[in-house]
Amino acid sequence: MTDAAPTIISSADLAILGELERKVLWLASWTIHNANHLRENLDGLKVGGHQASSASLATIMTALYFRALRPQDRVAVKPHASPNFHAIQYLLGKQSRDKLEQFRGYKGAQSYPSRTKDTDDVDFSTGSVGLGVAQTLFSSLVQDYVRAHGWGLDRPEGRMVALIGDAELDEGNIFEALLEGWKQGLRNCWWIIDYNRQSLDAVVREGLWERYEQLFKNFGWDVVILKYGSLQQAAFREPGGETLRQWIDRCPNQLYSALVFQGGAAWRKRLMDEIGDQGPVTRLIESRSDEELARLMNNLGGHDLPSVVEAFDRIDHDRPTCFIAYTVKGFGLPIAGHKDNHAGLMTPAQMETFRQAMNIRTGHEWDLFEGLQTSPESLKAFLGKVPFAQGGPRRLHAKNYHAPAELSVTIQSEMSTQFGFGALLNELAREKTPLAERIVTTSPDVTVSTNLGPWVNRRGLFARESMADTFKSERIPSTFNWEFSPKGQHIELGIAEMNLFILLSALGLSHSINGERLLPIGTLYDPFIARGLDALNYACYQDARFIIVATPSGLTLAPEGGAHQSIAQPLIGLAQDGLAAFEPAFVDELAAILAFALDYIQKDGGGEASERNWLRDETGGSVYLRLSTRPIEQIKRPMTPELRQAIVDGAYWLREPGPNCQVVVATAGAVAPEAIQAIGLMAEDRRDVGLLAVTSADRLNAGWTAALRARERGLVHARSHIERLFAALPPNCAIVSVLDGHPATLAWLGAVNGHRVRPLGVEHFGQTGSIPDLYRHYGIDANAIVAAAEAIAPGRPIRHLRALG
Ligand SMILES: Cc1ncc(C[n+]2csc(CCOP(=O)(O)OP(=O)(O)O)c2C)c(N)n1
Ligand SMILES: [Mg+2]
Repeated sequence: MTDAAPTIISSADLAILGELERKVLWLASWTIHNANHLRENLDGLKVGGHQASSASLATIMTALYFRALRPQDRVAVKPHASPNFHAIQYLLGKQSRDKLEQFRGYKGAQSYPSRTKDTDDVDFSTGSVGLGVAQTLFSSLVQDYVRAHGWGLDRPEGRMVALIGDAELDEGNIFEALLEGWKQGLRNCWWIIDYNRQSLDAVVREGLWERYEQLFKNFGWDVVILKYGSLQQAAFREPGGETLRQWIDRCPNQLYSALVFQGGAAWRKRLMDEIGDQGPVTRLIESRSDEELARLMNNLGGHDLPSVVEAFDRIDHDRPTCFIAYTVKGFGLPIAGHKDNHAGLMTPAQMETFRQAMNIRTGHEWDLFEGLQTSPESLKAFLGKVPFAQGGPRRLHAKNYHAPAELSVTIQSEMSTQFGFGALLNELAREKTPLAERIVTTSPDVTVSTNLGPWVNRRGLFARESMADTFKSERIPSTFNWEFSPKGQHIELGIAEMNLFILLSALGLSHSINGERLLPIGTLYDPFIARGLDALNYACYQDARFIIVATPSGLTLAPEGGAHQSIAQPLIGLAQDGLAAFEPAFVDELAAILAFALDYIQKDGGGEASERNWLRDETGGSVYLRLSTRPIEQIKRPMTPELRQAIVDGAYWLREPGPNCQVVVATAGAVAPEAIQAIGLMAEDRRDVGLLAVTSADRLNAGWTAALRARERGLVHARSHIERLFAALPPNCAIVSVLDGHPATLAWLGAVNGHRVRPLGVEHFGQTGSIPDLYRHYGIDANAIVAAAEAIAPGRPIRHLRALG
């Protein structure tokens, strides 16, 4: 990286930054005050958690946004510093007063910075602490991936910056990311820790900074500690200054916070009691008024503009850098330092005093330059030249790579969907197409066991530096080629599902962040989605685009036992916003779904729902494929456009129900053979039975609820895919649904037209055994399906001639 040599800030610029720092503090505090005390219709929902947290970062964010950041840099702002961010964007002309006035209100500026809901160019959403932090690390890796592939080289390299609350560092996912960053040769990443020694509830443990320092250094990071501000540094040079420094260093966090809250007189008393008899330090203390003494003691590194500016200016390398900045939570406000200040709000009376101190006239609270001493012309000129605001729109756009409707794959007579997935990717890897070039796969140490091996063999692993496969060079036979190079298309991760999802989140935003489209596919075992679920939700919330392939899944993993058998995951697929979930049974279904998915993750069109299925396919999203290792007999059939469409829409009749149909079996995923067998048995007695193959309970359900809403709005002809499929079913027909997962996934089918449903599935932890053992035990085998049908179907009992084993 070619960073300019550190520059010296002019005193004029420093003075303006000082003014802007006051302005950020004011605007952020006022925004929160306005939202909590002044705006009407709040239903009494006053919530703090922002005022003190924001104030803590006002200095650092001023130095960062108005000086250090460049247009190519990207930032994850600590959730509760959102008002600072919005205030800064307001000063830069990128945020409206109206949105600030509506902070936390309907369609107003968001409580926590949001890429999707805010309109002022949030780089990374934050909210669930820890995730935004890791997002910056993985975004740096993705930037390296993109550039190593020769893309986007006309744009300058950016830094990925996280502003982190110190308590946020308790989140384990940060350390998982740190380890992975070290393995992958992380660069261009700054983490700035707001070390105010306060969390939500109280004051944090002593001496954490030392552990952080060691930890970051161990992982190869540069560590910059911003502990004493310039006032303090000057005082330490006075006679007795060293004694004061030692006292500060020894002072427990709780006490320091309490004294900050109490102010000058309390500082004086405590200092005099503890070190006042130690010679020259007495003069140092006594020569200052209470106010000056408080200013000195509050002048920690993170609130000292010259120190912060210099620390940022000084970094002239691309190594990852951690700044530990000592700050005061609530700095500059009357609630500063109080351990309960997280949810604290300034009272109207406190706000009034603060307003006067800030020189703001009533009615001019939102005026940009109100209360500042520098002329508006100079401020405007300064703001007009802020480097961060010099680029064009921060959201970049990238070209799309169209996927053919038909992906090639050889379908064997017996095959599992997981095997089919490996074969499909193998075929894609074989082709030198622009689409295949943009695919990037990743997996948390389950690359081979999720069948990505053939793809990796052809496309190689990614690393910035090439690394040969020693087994290969030693001529030891091995099925897998484990060679790393900058051109590789697979990113191998350690076993941390959190990292998988945050990497997918970063890869899946590359079109917007790097202006270069990637088509990310991540694989993991289905049960371990739960381990990274919050990160998956986070990735979806910021509209990252990726495909997750979760395999193996369910009880079908029979001998592996209960620890590896997923139950709730189909419900996650149904409920997770921004994620279209599929659970195909057959490989030709999977091929159709994967082709759709590769297009769907690239869509960003308008929100009009299609009249066909009432899904908003044009807006796109991410995709979850729940696959299985169970080889099942494949159906030889032509893939017609109609069938392909129905598969993608979520279901089709594997056996069309007759006019007098009294039983329908709806099956999803690996239990298809049991459903087919049950239908065969029942068909001997009831000719009209129907078999519905459900490929996506999620999309069927979403289309149905959307059509219901459309009808409620007066669009009387709105019909969803499932409503059309069920249109001809007689009212007394019974539905037995079955899947290797929670039965509630398909139980809603009965609500579509008021049919009775017996939902079969798995409700309790699995165990080891064979597939027949377990399907029998949990009641998802053919017998159970027939028994369920018999129990709820109308008319006489269903007879079947062949006995089941
Ligand atoms: C995963 C998660 N758990 C809990 C919370 C609730 N929460 C919000 S901020 C916070 C801690 C705040 O402390 P710190 O990170 O030090 O920030 P500060 O307010 O001191 O600036 C907590 C527990 C959350 N947002 N996310
Ligand atoms: Mg804190």
